[in-house]
Amino acid sequence: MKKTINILVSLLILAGLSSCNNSDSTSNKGALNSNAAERVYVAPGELDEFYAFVSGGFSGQLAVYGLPSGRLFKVIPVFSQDAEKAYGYNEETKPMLNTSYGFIPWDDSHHPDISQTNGVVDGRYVYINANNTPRIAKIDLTTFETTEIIEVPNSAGNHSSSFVTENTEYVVAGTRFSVPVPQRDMSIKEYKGNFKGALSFIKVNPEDGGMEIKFQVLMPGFNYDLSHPGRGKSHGWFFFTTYNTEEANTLMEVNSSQNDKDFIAAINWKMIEEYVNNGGGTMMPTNYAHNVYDEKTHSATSTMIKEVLVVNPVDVPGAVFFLPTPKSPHGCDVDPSGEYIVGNGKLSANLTVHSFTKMLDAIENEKFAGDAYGIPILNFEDVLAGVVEQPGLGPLHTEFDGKGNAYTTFFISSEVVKWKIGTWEVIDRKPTYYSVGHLMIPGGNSAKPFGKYVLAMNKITKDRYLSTGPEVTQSAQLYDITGEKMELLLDFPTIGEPHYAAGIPAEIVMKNSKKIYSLEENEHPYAAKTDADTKVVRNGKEVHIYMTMIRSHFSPDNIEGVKVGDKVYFHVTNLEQDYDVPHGVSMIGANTSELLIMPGQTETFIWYPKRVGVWPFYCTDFCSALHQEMQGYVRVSPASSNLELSWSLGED
Ligand code: K7E
Ligand code: CUA
Repeated sequence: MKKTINILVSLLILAGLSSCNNSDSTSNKGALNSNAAERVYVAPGELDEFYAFVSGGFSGQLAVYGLPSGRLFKVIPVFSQDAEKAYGYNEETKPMLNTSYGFIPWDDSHHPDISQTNGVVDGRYVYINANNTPRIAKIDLTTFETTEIIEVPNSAGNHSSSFVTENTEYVVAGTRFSVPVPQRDMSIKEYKGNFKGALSFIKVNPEDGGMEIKFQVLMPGFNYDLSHPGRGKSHGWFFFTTYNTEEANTLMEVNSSQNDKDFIAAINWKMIEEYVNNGGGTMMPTNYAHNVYDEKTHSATSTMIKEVLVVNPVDVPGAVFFLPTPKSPHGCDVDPSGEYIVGNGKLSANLTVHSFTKMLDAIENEKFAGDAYGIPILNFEDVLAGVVEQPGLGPLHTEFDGKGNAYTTFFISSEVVKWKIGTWEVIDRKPTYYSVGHLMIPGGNSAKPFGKYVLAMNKITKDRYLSTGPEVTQSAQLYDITGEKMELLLDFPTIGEPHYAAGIPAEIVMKNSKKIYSLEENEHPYAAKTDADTKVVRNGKEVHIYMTMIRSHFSPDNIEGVKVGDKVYFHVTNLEQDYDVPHGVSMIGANTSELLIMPGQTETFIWYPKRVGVWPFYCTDFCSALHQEMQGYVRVSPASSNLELSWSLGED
């Protein structure tokens, strides 16, 4: 017995010693370090410190996570239908997915960006791009719902999007693929010199975040990959990386990698805004959709717009310049002061940093190295602020901590590298698992980053998670960046492919979060605001059911007189006025999703009765102890039946 105690004591001493050792060393073991778990642990009942809005890539959606926990709170449907929430399935939100190509149920979403006031994220809206069928969406952060989508004409592969200026004057969208503008039947081989790259400046209404395309700059036919706004001293400018300045149209992996340097295009949007405000530019016929969701009618409308104002950059001298940048740059990032523009040359050994001040100087002194289609090219040496020498392989994106440091991802060497702005020296590097794309520091695209964490978003996961067949989840990794060295704290899986994310302190968003929709303010044309408003109306073969739901019944819950061949509209209003009490509804055989209806809201689905009988519907969201009692029946008679419509609740 005594011996056992002795062993225990010495084990305890050993354990104590080793934990001392751990806390003494600034361990570079990353997540293996003893207290990483503590630093991401958000205890039951506690709240996360940051929201992270993580793009879904080919899922077309936007996922909402908490940091540091990495817990998933919501997937906000944006460009893809979502049967869980009826987005794109119910009659009210179908118009959100309307385009000039008709109804499109999917897209590829890459870059969320949060609205800003005075260069600081204000938490009002998130904007995000659709790549495939070019669109920009607005998500309202009071409701966490997509409330507006605008199509971008003359564009293809809408990738250098959707970044906002420091007072959300504009959200900007740039085309990745150049195309004939306007579209026409022509030989692909005649690309060079004939295709155009449209950079779209979408004006934002300061009142409601609403979008309107103010003008498009029709640039030479390069690929416009990414962009960021100037800020502080460079406010009024916007910067876009280009690749394929070769203007190749085939075997791009070889043919678009010929030039030693491509460009960062610097656009003085304030100057062009003034130009168009004074009547400059040309109105071009086109066709694009503008879809707006109205919170009072709980319904979206889609309007087709028939013209867009285009600007030839050569017509606005002094507004557009090219900064030579090695070599097929991907990311284009501007530091919090607005002085430094970082070009992440995918195929370059070094990172190139341009100086805004030097750029203005060179422009002032007209020190040009030539021009491309009439747009002046500045000298590389004249605008260079510095070079980060050999930091890694395959640089993609850079963010800033607001304390003078920058963090760049390297896809090929799978790492995040921390370097110092001004001295350009590498301070630290940490591996990612694996092949990191973007990274995100909350407030990263602003004058005021919240430099506590960096979130790395990885393309390849391989052995990091339990196997799930050929498809392995993509993932995010959280690093603590408060110290000199970065520390890996956490891995968590993501929805779709996380290209980019936008982060913000939770308190900024939380205080504006909506709890319910006011039933009084509900202006849906088919709303039933009390049980007395419920009815069933026939109009030829169309039957409209004005239905309500409240814990724990539907009104009406017995309906007769529906016939085979009818088109039955269920217009259902949730009468609840309590936080977090949605009800759901679906009908057997309905060729659409359930509805998930928030308190005070009205939504509609269509049901085609195909067979004679008595058919049930029920609540799909477990809402109360009597949720299983929340159900009803529709009697379906033959098409030839003369049975009149009748409806009831609580009658025998
Ligand atoms: Cu994945 Cu910004 Cu679309 Cu780089 S992009 S990784
Ligand atoms: Cu309402 Cu379940």
